[in-house]
Amino acid sequence: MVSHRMDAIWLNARLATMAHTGVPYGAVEDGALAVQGGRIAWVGARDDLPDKPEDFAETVHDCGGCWITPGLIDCHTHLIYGGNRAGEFEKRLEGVSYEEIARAGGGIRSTVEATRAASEDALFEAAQPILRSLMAEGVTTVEIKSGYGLDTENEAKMLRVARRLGSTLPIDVRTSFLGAHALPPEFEGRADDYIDAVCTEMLPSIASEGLADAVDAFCEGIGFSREQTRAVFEAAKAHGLPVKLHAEQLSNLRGAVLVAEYGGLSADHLEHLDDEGVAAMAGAGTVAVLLPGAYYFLRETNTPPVDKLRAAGVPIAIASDSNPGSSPAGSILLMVNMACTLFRLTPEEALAGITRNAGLALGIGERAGTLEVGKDADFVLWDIDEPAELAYRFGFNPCAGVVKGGQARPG
Ligand code: DI6
Ligand code: FE
Repeated sequence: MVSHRMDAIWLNARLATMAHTGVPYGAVEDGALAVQGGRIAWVGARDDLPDKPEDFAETVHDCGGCWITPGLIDCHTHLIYGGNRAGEFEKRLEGVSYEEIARAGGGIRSTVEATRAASEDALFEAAQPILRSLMAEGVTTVEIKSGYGLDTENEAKMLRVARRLGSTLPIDVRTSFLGAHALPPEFEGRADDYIDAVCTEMLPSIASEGLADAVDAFCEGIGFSREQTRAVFEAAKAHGLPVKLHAEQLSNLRGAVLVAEYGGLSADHLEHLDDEGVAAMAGAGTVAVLLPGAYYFLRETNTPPVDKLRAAGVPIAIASDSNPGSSPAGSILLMVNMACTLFRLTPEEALAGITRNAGLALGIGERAGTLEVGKDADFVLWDIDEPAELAYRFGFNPCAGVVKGGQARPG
């Protein structure tokens, strides 16, 4: 009698494992990948299979020579919100800057108003098309931040919607509490008092309900100071939550040094990052999350110091930053193209940025981000001839299938 050890095997595939194997893309030509119990149980060259495929696994899939990558990970989004900011986009085209709009009470604050007014169901419905658009390109894990509620009730509402998206749709959702995103109008002129509320009321309540996997903040002239950010990080630490930071997006407040001091998962944006910040991140193992969508949409001219990050060995991730104000994006592949064209990453670095390094940025590197034995069986089939095509084309989706937890995900 034949003993079927594996649930399923995918054959006749070219694997971009994205593992550190010394080969570009960790590639395996004529590869095979077997799954058991939702995990990757065997991966390698077909010639090395210990058995005939039909004896090795219950179900055999022929991939017809397509490429397989790890499931894509979008490690920085704000995709739950009320309303939209198309009107603000029109204003910016007339010459008003993003910061001017924010200082005049528009910007993030206008989204806060619309998000507070929206029901949980309405937010859930509004987020779905954005999330589905990312999923259609092979995203199997997404990070979603709060930050448009700015009080306990509305921040919790956003994070409950995020959890519900993750339990309803075939995608893993990781949440970040971003209470320190902007100053809500009721705290005008009292930023320290608001940070006190974030630390002593909002964060403890969100943490006790298990709604946040991490804590984020916006350290910026139009956001919060280093000292205010430090207070939020202290509160996060007291609740055992890892931290990350919107740092050096519009100016250099040395946020990267601060988040590195707290052993942060990531520092994100980084257009104004200096050498001290690069060194601190390298020392702490903090991932650099680059957000070309925001750079592009705000017409930034300072690029993140990619050469220095690379030289220092800082892992670089790429994300959509999907949000209504600075990056109303529904495509992770477009971000990969922009990371190459605008930031001069190589296609291999950009692909690592939405797989292996994005997994590190979320603290889930041991179970996601590469095709390696023991990791979640999340992977994407692509109708391409070489992996660089994923970065080369734009406005084009060659995704031919997605497997999530070992199961084909309905397209
Ligand atoms: N930086 C950003 O790019 C987003 N948040 C942040 O801190 C923008 C959020 C928005 O404009 O709604
Ligand atoms: Fe952001």
